[in-house]
Amino acid sequence: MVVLSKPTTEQYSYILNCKPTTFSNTIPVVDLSKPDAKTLIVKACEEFGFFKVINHGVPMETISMLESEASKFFSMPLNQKEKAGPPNPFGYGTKNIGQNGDVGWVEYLLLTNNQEYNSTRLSPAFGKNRDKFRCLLSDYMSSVKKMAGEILEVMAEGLNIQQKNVFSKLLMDKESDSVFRLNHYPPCPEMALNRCENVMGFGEHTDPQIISLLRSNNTSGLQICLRDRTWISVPSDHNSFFINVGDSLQVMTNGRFRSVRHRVLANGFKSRLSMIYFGGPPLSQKIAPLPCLMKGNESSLYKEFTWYEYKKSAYASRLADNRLGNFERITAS
Ligand code: GA4
Repeated sequence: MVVLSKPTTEQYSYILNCKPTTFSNTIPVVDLSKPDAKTLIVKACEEFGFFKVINHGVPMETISMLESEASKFFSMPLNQKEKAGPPNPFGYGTKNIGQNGDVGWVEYLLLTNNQEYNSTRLSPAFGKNRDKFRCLLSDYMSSVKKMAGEILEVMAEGLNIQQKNVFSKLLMDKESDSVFRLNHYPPCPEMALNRCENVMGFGEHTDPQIISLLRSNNTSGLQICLRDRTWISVPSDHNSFFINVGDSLQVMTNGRFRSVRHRVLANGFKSRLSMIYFGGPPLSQKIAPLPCLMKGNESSLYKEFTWYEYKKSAYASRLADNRLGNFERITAS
């Protein structure tokens, strides 16, 4: 349960102007086991920066077991969950997102890909359940990381890049700066009572990393922003994964792939549980357009930066900010 001081939802960002968003069947679906995956992925990343993956290879058993442990964690009393916190940068957080004043109808656990660190962090909150959770987390993260690597290789192939592992090697590197997040959106009573229409679970933003792999239970709430700036709701599907292009991949493709703006709305009746793997490169990695993707005399749209520099700037920003704006090159037109 998210515990709030009074008045409840007043402190949350309501979605003003929120036109009724349609549930969309336009979201690209990619079957990873099919040969056309590479063409579909490239098209989806150019058009939406987002797609759904089926036949992903992550065992359903691993998923369900981790989900069930995560539910148990979120159903514990607040003071117990807080033993894993605060989330600076890893731990348990409730309603506050990041360090710069953003709030949402959400509670979460932020974890790293360093299992030893996670283990120490989780011990006081999980008690004797710690080892079970740690093992499940480690299995899940290895499977999802493997899938992320495969997707990134298929992407490179689809972009006709000779070096198949040009993107995937950044995640496979032992110094890869990846993050794992469990988000729990409890039912929002004010919405159930019809006192307000929409409450923001997690405000609109893009992900700073290379790629994000999201999986949720069967409660909807996720929405993505299209090129024409309209929002569409993504129908939930607990058997599939949803993939987001992150800011770093947008830069590496010199803007050809689109880092997708997305958000999550709270639900009046059902709780939503999502697990997201954010695949990031090593901190020292230079993030710049790949020369092999630059056609003719195409120039880079971005100033040079390392992942460390970008991450530092991103973590100092507000959720909805256009973080890449600071790194765009001003081109004479
Ligand atoms: C968005 C993607 C990941 O959830 C995250 C988020 C991070 C956080 O929750 O601390 C940030 C957000 C995310 C981008 C801007 C900053 C940092 C909250 C925020 C306001 C873990 C990440 O890497 O960047």
